[in-house]
Amino acid sequence: ISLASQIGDYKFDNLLLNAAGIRCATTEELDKILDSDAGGCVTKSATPEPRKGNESPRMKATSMGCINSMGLPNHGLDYYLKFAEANQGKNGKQVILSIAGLSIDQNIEMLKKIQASSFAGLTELNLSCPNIAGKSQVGYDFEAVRDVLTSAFSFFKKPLGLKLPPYFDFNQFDGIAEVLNDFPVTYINVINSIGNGLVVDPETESVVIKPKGGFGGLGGDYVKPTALANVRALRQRLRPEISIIGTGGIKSGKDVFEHVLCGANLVQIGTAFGFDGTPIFERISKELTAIMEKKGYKTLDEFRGKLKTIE
Ligand code: RRO
Repeated sequence: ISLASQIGDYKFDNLLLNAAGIRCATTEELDKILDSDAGGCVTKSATPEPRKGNESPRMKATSMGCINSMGLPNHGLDYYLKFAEANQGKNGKQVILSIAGLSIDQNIEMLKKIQASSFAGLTELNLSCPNIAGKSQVGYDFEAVRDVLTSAFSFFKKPLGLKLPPYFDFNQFDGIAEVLNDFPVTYINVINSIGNGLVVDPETESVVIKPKGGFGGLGGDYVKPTALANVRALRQRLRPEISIIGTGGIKSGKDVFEHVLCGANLVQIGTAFGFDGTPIFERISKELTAIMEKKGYKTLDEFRGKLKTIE
């Protein structure tokens, strides 16, 4: 039984990766992921310069997942680009380089630096950070997405993926797909956290994180059905050459199986990887393998996208 998969021309021996932002901000954390059973790693979304991020407390675990308003704390693009150049292909694994500029200009500046570098892997442009006060999520403004992709693809010739926010209406699925289908996007990754949720502690009668009055991005059990809907709806609308990474609510082999049924080529684990650390990749690989064995599947291709509907 093989858990191997592919995004564009890039092969992965295992479809499981970390989600950007979770235990991937330092080279020590990234090395641990590359030394685990994960098929590769994704770096914390980078800005052109290092950032401290929002004030703490800025992340809180709950019984159903977590809420975060980290505010893009990261070591700056140079740090992650250097790691990505040095480690691409290590242990046969890909390093995906995530970037999240605070403006179109910052994104273009970072893409120019990556274009000029020796990095030959996948770059993931994050258009969906919900936690910067005063900045809305680019992924919800389809004309802004078109503008950034028009600029980017005028010079960026390396493979590019996009991290998108969750969409909730069929108008949104149609609208974003119409834009993306006009560009040579290598993959999309859905979903980022569900933005601007609010967790309330009735005991203290208070919010649980400090930034933005307590509003923050939701991950974990809260988001799995929304993530599956986005994988499925976008698989039904995007050109077949555009691959899909499914992210959202994965904590077991069964959850991965569901994402692949909806059409995911790879999957990423955020909240649950935060809770469990790198042993999660071995555990979930075994769980998924056991499900495939029971069902008689030898490869992911045999059931990818084959979700049934009710006649
Ligand atoms: O750093 C964050 O606050 C953050 C980012 Br960039 C993101 O894309 N998604 C998220 O939940 N948090």
